[in-house]
Amino acid sequence: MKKTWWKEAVVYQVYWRSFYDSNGDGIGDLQGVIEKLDYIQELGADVIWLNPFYESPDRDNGYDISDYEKIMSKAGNMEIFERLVDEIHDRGMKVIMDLVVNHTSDQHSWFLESKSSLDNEKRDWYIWKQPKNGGKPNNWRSYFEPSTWTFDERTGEYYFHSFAVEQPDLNWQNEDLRHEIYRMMRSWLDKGIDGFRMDVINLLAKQDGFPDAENPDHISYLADNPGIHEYLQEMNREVLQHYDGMTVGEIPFVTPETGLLYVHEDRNELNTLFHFQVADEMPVMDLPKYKEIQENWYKGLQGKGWNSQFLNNHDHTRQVTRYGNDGKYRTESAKLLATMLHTLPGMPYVYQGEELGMTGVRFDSIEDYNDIAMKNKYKEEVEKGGDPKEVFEGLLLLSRDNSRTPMHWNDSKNAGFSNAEPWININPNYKSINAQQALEDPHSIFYYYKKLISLRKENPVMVYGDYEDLSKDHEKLYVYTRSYENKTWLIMLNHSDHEQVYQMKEELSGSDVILVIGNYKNDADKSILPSSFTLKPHEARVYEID
Ligand code: TEU
Ligand code: CA
Repeated sequence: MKKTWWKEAVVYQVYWRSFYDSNGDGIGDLQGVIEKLDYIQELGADVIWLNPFYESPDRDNGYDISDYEKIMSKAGNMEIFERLVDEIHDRGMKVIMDLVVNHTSDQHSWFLESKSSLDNEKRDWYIWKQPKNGGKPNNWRSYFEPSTWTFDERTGEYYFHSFAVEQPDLNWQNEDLRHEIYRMMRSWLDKGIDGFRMDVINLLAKQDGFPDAENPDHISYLADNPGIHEYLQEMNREVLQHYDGMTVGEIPFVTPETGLLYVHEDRNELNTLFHFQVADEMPVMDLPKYKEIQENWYKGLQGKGWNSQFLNNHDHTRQVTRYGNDGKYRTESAKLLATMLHTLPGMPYVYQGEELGMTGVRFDSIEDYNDIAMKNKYKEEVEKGGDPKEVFEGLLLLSRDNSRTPMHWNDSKNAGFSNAEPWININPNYKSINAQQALEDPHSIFYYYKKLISLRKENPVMVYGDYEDLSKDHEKLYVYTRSYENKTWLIMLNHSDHEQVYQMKEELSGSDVILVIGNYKNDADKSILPSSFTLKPHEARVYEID
């Protein structure tokens, strides 16, 4: 495949409101990101992805935008933003922004105009429908609400929202709207940013006629509808192809077959994607299933499109808690998951604090939570008669606040995140898990990530290598090779709390190998692969075969 800079990159995701508070109001901000750039550079990341900081009433933490050209005052202002971009570039890194154009805030002037009257010129910029049989236009449910429809008294119609009531969906069928979005995108790219992470980008096109769903709870009808590829190709022609940026689409409800259509190199849409076959279909680690997902995406995209690798972000419980062991083997497990994400085919993403092995959190009551998805669901279930305590317990594992607690910088008050009471509680384990401590310990998870990231720079096999799973019949071990030109790497991962024995494939047994990286100490650098190989709990090893 053609080599490009972004295929070789590692992305570090900054959820700025929880990263570092520079002005003591308890909320992280863009100036705070500037002050911590040396830390990200030390890790070695190539690209920083910033979650949305546009003007917003902040009902959904910035994913409800009321002005695409302004910066939320909590985050900073345009001058600070421009300085941030310069400071990132000065350090040889790139920066991508979140692009949220499936919906706006209900406080956006476009929506205020749109709802002001039936004949307002922006009426058609959103999706309005007449009541059907005196009620909602169809039976769909939204991500955050029991229905996708909210009635507007003044004009007597319903508007459509894939997410919260406060997040009306834009009508991408309207050409003026589309061109206004393209203009807005160009204005940010012209300020020097290096691309976009595109929020739920495959939701832009809606199902023709809005028919009732047979199973309204399975909301895949919101995504991947006819027309989407025409919009993205137009966006590419109008905007993206004129810049050497990167784009990663957030694309729920796709398979390798449908996902490829977004990232096929001949189709000129997006560079790469986040699919959700792991996050949405695998609540806890299910290794056979995970291998199958990897295999299918590898085969589906091979030679044609580029994948992305992640196990957590600001919407998902931290990976060491959800997919690893955040107790006895936290350090080993965090390193093992990192080894896997950085050696599988595709671009690895590091979500802030992942490089410290930060864990999920458990607050005492629903009042302590901020996540609109969780709070709305709690309210809905309790109103339906659910036992509040049971409902609460049921929502804990996947609450999005698991990953949104402030970054742990040190063991001082508020984890060194802020002088003030933070906007969301801090994970109490910051005294033992924090950046200062990690930077002082050469065996820390942080330095393990740093090494993985630097290995990528010297070893194209990590980027462009072919992939072969050698452990299909194993429940707890994941063993695979990556091969490129004359080099083969063997990756061995034990996803369990117990020792596991791997019967080496005959063709590998007896080979001379060099240890590239491993998460246990005392390994001889050079050895010979035995016919049966014992891996310790959560052990990860990467060998280069001589
Ligand atoms: O998330 C969209 C979303 O909810 C899903 O893609 C979900 O993450 C996935 O199916 C796994 O469950 C994006 C943002 O990342 C999120 O923070 C916003 O709340 C949402 O869009 C609305 O803009
Ligand atoms: Ca602040």
